[in-house]
Amino acid sequence: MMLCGRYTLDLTRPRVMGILNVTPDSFSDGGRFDALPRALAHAEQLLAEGAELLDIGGESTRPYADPVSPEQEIDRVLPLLERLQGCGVPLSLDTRRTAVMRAALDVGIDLVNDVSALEDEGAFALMAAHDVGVCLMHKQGNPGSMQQDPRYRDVVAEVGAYLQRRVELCLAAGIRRERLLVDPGFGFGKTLEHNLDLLRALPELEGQAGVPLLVGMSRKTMLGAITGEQIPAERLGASVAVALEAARRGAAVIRVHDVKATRQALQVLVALDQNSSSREN
Ligand code: HH2
Repeated sequence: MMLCGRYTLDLTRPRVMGILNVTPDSFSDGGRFDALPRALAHAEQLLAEGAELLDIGGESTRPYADPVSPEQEIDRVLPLLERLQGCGVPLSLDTRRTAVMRAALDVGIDLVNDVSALEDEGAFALMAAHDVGVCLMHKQGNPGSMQQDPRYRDVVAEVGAYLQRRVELCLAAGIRRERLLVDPGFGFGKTLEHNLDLLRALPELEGQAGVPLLVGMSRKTMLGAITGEQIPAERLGASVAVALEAARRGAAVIRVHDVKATRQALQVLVALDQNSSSREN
C-alpha cells in the first residue's frame, strides 16, 4: 500500500498514470486562452479511458525545452488543479520547484513527481510537513543539454546508488518509506543503450531502493530510435510494449499518454498472472 495524500494506492497490480500537460500552444496567441479548457477536456478523456492517477505538468522537461519561471508554472497548473479537485483519482504534480509544490499543496495534490528528486532548496522540509506521495527521479544534467553526450561507467549501478541515496535522505528528513516511489528517468541524460539497460534492471533497482517503481517511456525518443518512427504520437505500439515489459519487471506505476491501450495491455498481464483455476501450476 502506498500513502498518497488523500488516497491509499494498492500497488499489487500496475497502475496507469495519465499525462496531462498544460503548456500553452506556442505558435498561436489563442492557445494561451484555451489552454485550460483544452487541458480539462484532455483530463476528462484520460479519466474516461481509465487513468488511475493524473500527472499534471506546467513545465516541459523534454530535451531542449525552454525554461519556464516558477510564476508561469504556477499560473498554468493552479487553475487546472482547482478544477480537478474531486475528480476521483490522485492528482500528481510534475514539478521540480519548491515554490510550485507549495502553491499546489494549498489547492490539493496527492503526489509530487519531481524529475530532480527534491534537489530544489526546501523541498525535503516541505514534503516532510505534508503527507503526499513523492516520486524521486534520476536525471543526468538538465533538459537543455542532457542528451548531448550522456556517459556512465555503469548506468545501472550509478542510477541505483543515486535513487537509494535520495530515498535515504527522505527517510532522514522524516518522509515515510510508504510515501515514496523511485524512477530511473528514461531519456533524462541517457542513450538508447542506457535506457535498455535500465529497463532490464528494473527488479534490481527496485530491490536496491526498497520502494516501488514509477516508469515513463511513453512516446519517448528511445522508441523512435528503436522503430524509426519520427512522430511521437505514432509510437503507440512501442509505448505499449515497453509499458508491458516494465510491468513484467515489477514497475508499479506507468506514466503514459495513451491510457486506454496501456490499460488493456496491463489487464491481459494481470489476467495471465492470476492462478489458473483448472490446472496445476
Ligand atoms: N518524463 C517526462 C516528464 N516527467 N516524470 C517521471 N517521473 N518520469 C518520467 O520519465 C518523466 C516525468 C518527460 O516526458 P515526455 O512525455 O517526453 O514529455 P511530457 O511529459 O512533457 O509530455
